Amino acid sequence: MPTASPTSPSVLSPEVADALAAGRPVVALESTLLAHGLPRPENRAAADQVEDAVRAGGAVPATIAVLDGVPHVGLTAAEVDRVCADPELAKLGVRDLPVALALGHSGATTVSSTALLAARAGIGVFATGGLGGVHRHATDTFDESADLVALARTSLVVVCAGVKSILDVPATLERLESLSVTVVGWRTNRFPGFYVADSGSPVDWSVASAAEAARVFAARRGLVPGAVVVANPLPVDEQLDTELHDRVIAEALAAADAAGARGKDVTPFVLGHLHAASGGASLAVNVRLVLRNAELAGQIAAELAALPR
Ligand code: PSU
Ligand code: MN
Repeated sequence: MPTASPTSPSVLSPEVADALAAGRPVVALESTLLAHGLPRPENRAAADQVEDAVRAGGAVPATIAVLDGVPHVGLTAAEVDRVCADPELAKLGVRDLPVALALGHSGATTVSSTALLAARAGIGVFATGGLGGVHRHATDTFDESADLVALARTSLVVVCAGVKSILDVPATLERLESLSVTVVGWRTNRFPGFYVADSGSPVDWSVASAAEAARVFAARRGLVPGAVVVANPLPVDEQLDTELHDRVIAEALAAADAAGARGKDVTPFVLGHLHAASGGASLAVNVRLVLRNAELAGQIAAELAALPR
């Protein structure tokens, strides 16, 4: 098994290492979504489905997590079991990686740290559910996800369904603009709202094909470091009922406030409350949008692999 190198601190699975060495398409997948964003035991089946969706799109999946101080890019079934089963697994953003690596801790990786480890391993495309962003009332709490600054300096394509609708979406779009993160809609000029097709905010640019998305990334890579966000909306007939959506999000945010959730616990708390309060409806929609993003990411990775480097 390939071990850590000066450019990548990670252990690559044999399948991922072979694909990268041969220039075949690879898509990175995050593990915080599994460990902290989806409930147990449903997260375990979702982990396999997301990997299958990447394959259906035409690429090799590389789920990323830190196990006993070692970043792993591409997990065995037993390693996915571990990520999905351990209720104590840490949530690791970029700032947490040095501690985990130096002291031998295990943890799930967020968008920020998955993007970093993926790019270091030479992976150009990453699929997730929704980005972290600016939380509502951030002017009081200063709660803005480290995902945003990470994407400003990490070169890869991130396919997502917008940012989680528990956030302040317009403020998050402003920050993405300030940070010069490239944002394109997938066949839409409306920025998606995660559980719902339209967040209420527009997006300036759209791409019509996976080949166009790959070309936008190739152009950015040749120009300046940083991410290209491809925002992929759910079809309207698959979105969460909007009345239910608005009601359960308000409840979940109030519950997080009442429970005094802070820092990295806010997002998992709110998502967990949402899944319970919606009777599982938000969970089904959440899994569905991740699968759609994974398949599209596979297609974009295939187009990217076909471009000259
Ligand atoms: N999107 C989802 N579910 C999740 C997350 C994103 O559909 O669980 C996770 C991602 O790992 C993202 C993190 O990076 O939430 C953001 O957490 P915070 O708001 O604490 O930065
Ligand atoms: Mn936060």
